Amino acid sequence: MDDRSQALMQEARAKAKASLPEFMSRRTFAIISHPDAGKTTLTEKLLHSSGAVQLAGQVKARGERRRTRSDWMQIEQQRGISVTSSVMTFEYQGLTFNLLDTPGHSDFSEDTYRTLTAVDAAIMVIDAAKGIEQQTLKLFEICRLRNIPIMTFVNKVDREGRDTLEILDEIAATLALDVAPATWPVGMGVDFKGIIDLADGGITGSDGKVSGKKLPGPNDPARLEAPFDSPEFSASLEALELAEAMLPKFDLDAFLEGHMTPVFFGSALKSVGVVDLLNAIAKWAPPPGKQPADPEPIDPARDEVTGFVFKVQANMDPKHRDRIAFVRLCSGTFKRGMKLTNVKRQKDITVSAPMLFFARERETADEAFPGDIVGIPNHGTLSVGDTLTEGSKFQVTGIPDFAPEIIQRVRLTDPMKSKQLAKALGDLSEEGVTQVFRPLLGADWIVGVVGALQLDVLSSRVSQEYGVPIRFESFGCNAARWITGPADQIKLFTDRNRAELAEDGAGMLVYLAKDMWWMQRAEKDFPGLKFLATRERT
Ligand SMILES: Nc1nc2c(ncn2[C@@H]2O[C@H](COP(=O)(O)OP(=O)(O)OP(=O)(O)O)[C@@H](O)[C@H]2O)c(=O)[nH]1
Ligand SMILES: [Mg+2]
Repeated sequence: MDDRSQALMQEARAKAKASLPEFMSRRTFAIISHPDAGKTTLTEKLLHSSGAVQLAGQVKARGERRRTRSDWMQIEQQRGISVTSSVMTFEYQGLTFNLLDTPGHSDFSEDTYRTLTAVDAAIMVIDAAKGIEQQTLKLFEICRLRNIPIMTFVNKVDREGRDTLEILDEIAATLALDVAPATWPVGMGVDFKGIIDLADGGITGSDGKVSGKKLPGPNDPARLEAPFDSPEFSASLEALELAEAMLPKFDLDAFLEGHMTPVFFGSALKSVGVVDLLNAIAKWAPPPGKQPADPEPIDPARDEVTGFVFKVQANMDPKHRDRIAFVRLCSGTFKRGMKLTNVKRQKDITVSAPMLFFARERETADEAFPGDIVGIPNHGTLSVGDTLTEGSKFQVTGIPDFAPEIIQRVRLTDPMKSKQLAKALGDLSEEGVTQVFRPLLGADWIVGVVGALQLDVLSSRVSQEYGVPIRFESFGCNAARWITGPADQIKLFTDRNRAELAEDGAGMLVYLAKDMWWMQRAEKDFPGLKFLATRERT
């Protein structure tokens, strides 16, 4: 898009906005993929391209550039991976973008799943050399369950990648999704020459700069006189013509219904193709929709303020030992100082210091709208899954806990610190970094995690943030299930298995079995009980 049409578009948006409810200008989306595909890099480049880095620039001037990175935890910076999702709010083309960068590693997928409950769209990043990887597939399935529309960004075209048509084919076949390329790469790896915008033929060079040249239309003889003076161009054009003949045209409704994904190619690292993606989000990503809830979905146009907690993060600011609940607003106009009810606990809270985020930086939010993510500082009154309203009884649904697969006993190196340990484990379990169990017998602290890396994060954070060095040892159990059922059966089961029973943070009974064989045996012996692998946070 040239400057003039961009200005016209902005003007049109401003006019439209004046007559539309505020939430219609919100675009709330997550970036998902297999580890290392480039989510965090792309997040930073999207911010850059939107102009939001003026903020980063200021921070840089203060010599604290790292604080605006979405990977801000010490363990994230040391290992170069994301271990927790991060929220960034910024303006672009008269719209407010709420962008959530998620961790790719499967050990942190619970955090990613919960984040997906709070967004209206997702960007799926694919490594051009690797195609659809296992974790991408898993996350995609979650998006499909929730009918979240997806845009695809094929990243790292500056490196030797797979053939363009082959990648498109793989996305379509593996995900059973229609693909509609929106941009097209010319060459890959050392031969990468640039990107063609298929909407208007505009060409971006491999340096990320708009070249000013255009690819002439299919019937124009000038099309073959390459705007690129390179042998890669004719091969790329041939593939493009095949794609145009074979693939459907982009269809907004099909995209919004989750049947079609527009595909962008580029290099987040070299800032190529990122603006095309940003413009497409502005143009196509949906405004906030209805939030699944009991007794009925919450309409964003409702007057009453409602929202739900999808994430809790302790100690984002180590100086202040804070604990922040991340709330996605579902309806109404939220105002600072408002009194809201935590429906589950039937407790009122006055939200006097709500905040908006830019990674770890924050500012006070005086007002916020559906689609926005506000942080509410609290001391344990808000946990993941809680719904906030002005009085009605909505309960947002679909926010699960997953049964842990690794169960360990926590050992203190310094026995004097048991009180701090209790605090640390309490905080971090509410955050969802771990699940904590108290056995019915004995005074041990038992933790459960879905993946081994979570244990590293747990011990690093307990020692960093609470000054309590810990180690883990085997508890002899490798399977956990929540138990529900009639009281007499629960009592019978408890009498027989007391040594292997524990309560979780919410007081629910959990059976910690030696292994799945014992678990299945218990299920057979007690057909009246339910042994649950997930538990809804209600
Ligand atoms: N060559 C090349 N490297 C890239 C590109 N984008 C990202 N990388 C590199 O790939 C590595 C992983 O990038 P990240 O952005 O941290 O990946 P991520 O998807 O956020 O990783 P997790 O959050 O840990 O799942 C880093 O070394 C990046 O510099 C790209 O376009 N080209
Ligand atoms: Mg990352």
